[in-house]
Amino acid sequence: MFGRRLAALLCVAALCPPGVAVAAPSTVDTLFSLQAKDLPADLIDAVRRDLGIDAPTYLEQAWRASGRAESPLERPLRALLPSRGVAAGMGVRLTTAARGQVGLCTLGFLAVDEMGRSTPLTAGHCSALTSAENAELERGGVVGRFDTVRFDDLRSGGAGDDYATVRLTNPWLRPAAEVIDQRGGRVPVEGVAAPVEGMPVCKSGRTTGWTCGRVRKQRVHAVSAATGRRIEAFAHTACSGIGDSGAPVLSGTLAVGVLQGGTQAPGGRCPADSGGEAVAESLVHDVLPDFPGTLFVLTTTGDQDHDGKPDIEELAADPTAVRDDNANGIPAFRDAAER
Ligand SMILES: [Ca+2]
Ligand SMILES: [Ca+2]
Repeated sequence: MFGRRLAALLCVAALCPPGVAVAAPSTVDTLFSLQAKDLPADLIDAVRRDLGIDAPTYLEQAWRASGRAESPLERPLRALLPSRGVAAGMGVRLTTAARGQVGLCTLGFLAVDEMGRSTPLTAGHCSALTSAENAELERGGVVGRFDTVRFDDLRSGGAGDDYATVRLTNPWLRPAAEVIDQRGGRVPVEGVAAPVEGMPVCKSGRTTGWTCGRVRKQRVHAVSAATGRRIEAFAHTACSGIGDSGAPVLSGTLAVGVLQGGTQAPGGRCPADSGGEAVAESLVHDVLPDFPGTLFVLTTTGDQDHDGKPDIEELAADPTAVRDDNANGIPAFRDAAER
């Protein structure tokens, strides 16, 4: 996308020969350039290092790969960022009442149930392999208790799923439709997209931070090294390490997957040029179909009742509570009669 602009600039510098038009940057080019300025510095570095492209190109490729028909929203990304709260990308301690901390994972995308109560996602093996009952933020504070935990083997008749929902129990946390990194960088989650081959994706994990890659295959059967279980997921090339499990995998500002696992780099670090093989559960293919009408990924644009007011503005201030001001049994975010 910069090629055209660069050509135009060179043309100006060299005094254009007659008949050569100097094309102005398109509105879309300008928009992605403006939005890229709001991305976290570490993510911009990861995009350059791992994908070899600049941040505006990354946002444009992500948007085009998602197949979304509408134009990207014409506003700066920072305008989409809500007040700070609990968000995807945060490190979580896995705990049991009897044994205390039994592991570390990363909190995935935030979701709400059919009544609007906050229900973050993470990887199923975070609980299944450790018997963890609860998740707490590494920086302090209870998140909630593991609710639905799926970690099953295709070979024994399972669906090959590896995801979990966490029932948020801390009334003081404010769920945010964003992905954060360990240094305070934030990216809004504007929507949900299916993985498609070649799509650029980045993940923010507690262990290896931002790393990026591309979707290699939409559907693979991966064998978990630790358990030998066969999982169905999509394959991508963003490096990951132990503790990154559950991390949000996004393309631009669109939620794509829940990180399942990947090749572990020496010392738990990603090489300077990243690379690697990782798999993630697709929100569109693997997670959301298991909860028809009962689980919604929290985004800045989601509007279940089509009343023009985003879901996130129609939820109860207490994320463990139901908002139903007109007491008709339908929560406000799904009740067009209630705003
Ligand atoms: Ca609404
Ligand atoms: Ca209602």
